[in-house]
Amino acid sequence: MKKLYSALMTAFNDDGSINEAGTREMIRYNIDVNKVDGLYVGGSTGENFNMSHEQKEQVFKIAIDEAKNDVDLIAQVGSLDLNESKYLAKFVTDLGYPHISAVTPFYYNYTFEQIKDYYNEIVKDVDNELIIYSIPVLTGVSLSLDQFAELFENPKIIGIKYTNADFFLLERVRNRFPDKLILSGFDEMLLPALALGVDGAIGSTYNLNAKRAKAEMNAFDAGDIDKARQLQKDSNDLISALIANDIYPSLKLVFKELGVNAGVTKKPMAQPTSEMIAGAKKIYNDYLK
Ligand code: NAY
Repeated sequence: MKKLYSALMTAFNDDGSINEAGTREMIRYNIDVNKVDGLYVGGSTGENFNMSHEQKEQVFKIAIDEAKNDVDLIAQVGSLDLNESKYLAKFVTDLGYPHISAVTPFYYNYTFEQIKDYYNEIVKDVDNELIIYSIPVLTGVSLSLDQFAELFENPKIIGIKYTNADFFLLERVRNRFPDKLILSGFDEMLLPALALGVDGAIGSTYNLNAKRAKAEMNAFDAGDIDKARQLQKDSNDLISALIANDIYPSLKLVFKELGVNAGVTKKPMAQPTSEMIAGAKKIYNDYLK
């Protein structure tokens, strides 16, 4: 059974502090209404890389306290500060997170040896399993097939969150590592990723569009490719509109239309404008009502 994860958002107040009640509302909506299989906590959509250390801890605590054992939880602990990553890996493991994940270290053009050392260090002292978070479009770091193979030599490294439009590499990775977990990260390319045999998907738009994505996965599994294509088309109409309206703040604005207080994005992310608010209302009316 393929699994669908929402990339959990963080509700912020206007001053950049965390709105705990709003964050809990989004978690509940994902579990109770979207019926997702899991949550990816502390990823890009969660604005993890905008947050202070204390805020990261706060979000990890809120998410597991609200979700309990109702769904699978993956905690993204990667950071430019390796000591922070190691600390957070232990912190979330102690909280009870069943999986950790870490973004490839970025900004300083690290060598592969340095990247490998980063991953091995993160998992060294924790009794947990790690999913590599590969997102070249934001990090500028692309790992090759052989580099994934080297990382997988560590048995605690069990998979990849593959947010990459390189389907040639995805096919090579899938076939070389049939037993590794591969979760697709671009919601608008779910169908080609399913065709290449991913185990599931993690994404931002599933916060609003999980039912359609689940139906697409089910149609694909049943061999009904025409239906799966139609559902991907419908999803992509929504995703295109979200991207055109600035996706992260818009996801929160559309959540508000659904009665969920998602707060705002944290600066320097864009703050809502009247055009954006009108755009979000239209997105809700056109694609989600
Ligand atoms: C996360 O929050 O860590 C993710 O899951 C990232 C996946 C998202 N990628 C980015 C860059 O935001 O869901 C996707 C993406 O928003 C969606 O496919 C629209 O492009």
